[in-house]
Amino acid sequence: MSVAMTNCGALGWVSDESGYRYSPVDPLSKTPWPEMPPEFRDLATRAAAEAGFPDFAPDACLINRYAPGAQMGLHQDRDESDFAAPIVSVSLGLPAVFLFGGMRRSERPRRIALESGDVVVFGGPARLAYHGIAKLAAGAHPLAGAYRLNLTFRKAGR
Ligand code: MD6
Ligand code: FE
Repeated sequence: MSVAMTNCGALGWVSDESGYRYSPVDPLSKTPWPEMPPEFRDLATRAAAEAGFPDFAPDACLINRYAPGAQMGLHQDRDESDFAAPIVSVSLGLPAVFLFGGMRRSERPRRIALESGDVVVFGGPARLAYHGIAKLAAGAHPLAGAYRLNLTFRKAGR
């Protein structure tokens, strides 16, 4: 897998030998994640409000970095405690194709182009829809070089 992951905020999404979960510490450094920058939080809460979620209070920001050839298979995001809260996704760098499926993995996903600066608010009836990222094409972005960065803001805890 060529998606590199880190987090900022009170909680971070981690996968290690004990499985997938949200954790207040980085399992590699055993220290808390960096604080969520206020500019990040404001962007996420404003985007959520514009999409009809006025009370979004993210406590986790997962940061994924894709290199060309990397992809993310169809999955649901269901490790958060409250599915009434949306997930706000910010795309930077190389473009990607977002695969937006249905409530069953077998449903054929729609393909949605995501470019640098695009923000997706994923909530309401779509909150548990299967989704993924198609294999990233090679390219060069003026700021991000040969990478795509994706920030997903979540309300993971209570
Ligand atoms: C990505 N995004 O854009 C992967 N999950 O790289 C996700 O898996 C995702 O964009 C939940 C909500 C929005 C997302
Ligand atoms: Fe996801």
